Amino acid sequence: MKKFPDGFLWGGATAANQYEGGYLSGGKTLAVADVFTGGDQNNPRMVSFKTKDGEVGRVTSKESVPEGATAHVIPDQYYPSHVATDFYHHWKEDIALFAEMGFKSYRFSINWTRICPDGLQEVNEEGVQFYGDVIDELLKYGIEPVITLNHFDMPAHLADVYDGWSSRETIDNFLFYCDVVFNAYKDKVKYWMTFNEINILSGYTKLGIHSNDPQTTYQAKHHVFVASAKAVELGRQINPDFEIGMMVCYLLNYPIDSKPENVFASLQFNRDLEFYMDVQVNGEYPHYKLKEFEREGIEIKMEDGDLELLKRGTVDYIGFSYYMTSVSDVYASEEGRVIGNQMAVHTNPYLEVSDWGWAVDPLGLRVALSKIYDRYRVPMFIVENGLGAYDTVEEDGSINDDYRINYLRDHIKAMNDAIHLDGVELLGYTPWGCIDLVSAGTGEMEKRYGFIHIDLDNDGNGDMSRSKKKSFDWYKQVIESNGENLD
Ligand code: BGP
Repeated sequence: MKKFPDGFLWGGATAANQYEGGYLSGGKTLAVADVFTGGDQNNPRMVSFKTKDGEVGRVTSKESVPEGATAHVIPDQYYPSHVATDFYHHWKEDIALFAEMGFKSYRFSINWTRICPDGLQEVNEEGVQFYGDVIDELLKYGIEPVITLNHFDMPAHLADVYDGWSSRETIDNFLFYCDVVFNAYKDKVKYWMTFNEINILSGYTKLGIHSNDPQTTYQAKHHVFVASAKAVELGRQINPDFEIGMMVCYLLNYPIDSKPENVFASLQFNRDLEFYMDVQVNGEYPHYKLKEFEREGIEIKMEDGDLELLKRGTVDYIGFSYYMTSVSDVYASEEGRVIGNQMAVHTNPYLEVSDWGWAVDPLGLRVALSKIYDRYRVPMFIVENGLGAYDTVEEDGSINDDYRINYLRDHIKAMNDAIHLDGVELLGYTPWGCIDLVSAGTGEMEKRYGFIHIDLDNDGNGDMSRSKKKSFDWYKQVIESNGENLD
């Protein structure tokens, strides 16, 4: 296997709401993620709220929280984000383990409400200090911080009072937060990303909106685009050397066969990913989306200057997550679909699937890298990839996760081919959940991705102790050899 390019950013990725915990500690206030309950494959996560009349209710994230209702923590109910896997109290120990694996980079997100209480224009110095200490610790080991400004993170106050991203005021509040962190870490952090998996943001949990209708959703997303473009502009003023990326969930779709109807359905599916890159990389709403808005009667209210701003605030690189691929089959019933990255999709019959039904497709990663680079010609960063699996702790404490090693090895080979055979430009690779954390989709602990195991179960029982899985030493050797030794 040929080595990866010099300076390739091997590392790992996490997100605050799934890993950090300390949900009301150190001046942090409530986020919508903090009223999202645990669940598992058979029991969906629920969002809990209180209505205007004081009634307590719960809905799944696919349903709407009633207008006027506010985020509410129900006593005795388990909310995984409250403690998560407790990075808040284990950060030194965890970063030392990342350093031991040889990480060159570490992607994490900042909790908006830890920096700005309630997401408003005030600074919580304790929060600024917390991430400052984390960044210093990373730099001590030569690990490059890669920061996601917003990873499924909506201040509850902004959701409840402003209806989240449906309001333009949320843009100003977000910009205030960006200004604080850009300035605080401007000499220490180079790589940033604005919104995690912008293509799958929807509803109350991610956009803070009390509705799921397309009009409200696309209006809110327009505000997210504007906020992202403004953040890019602001970041460049603060430090012209910043590299600021966008982040998309690249769930590539193939037609199940060569029937033109399936080929077309697949094209449409992929356009729903490309739309976000077209806006954030090319700086404009693409023709096919404008036509869709026209057909569906969706009218996006824009302010003067919005379109110019989108043009100016384009990103430096494309960060993306890649776990699986799907197929389009217009003749199949909807029932056979699986939920992959929170989208219901049909599975490719030629591929094996994970314990959660996600199709394992390493060559698809080479297809993804090629398609993205052919179309946009900007550097890419694989900021999430991995296998969510049930792990077994043996009596001697060991965890033999060969299935995870095999998955990652095959995907790394595909990256290597994309670089050396196709000529794509790839900045780095940060596998998801490099240390065990809560699943975003199901809210459970037992769907594990890590090289490092954490003793915690789906109900929050466990002593939080950290231990190395077999994949820990394997990944260490991958990094040490700059991707040459994958055995
Ligand atoms: C992406 C998210 C992550 C992460 C990952 C795995 O959609 O950006 O936050 O959790 O997918 O998904 P899950 O946790 O549902 O297995």
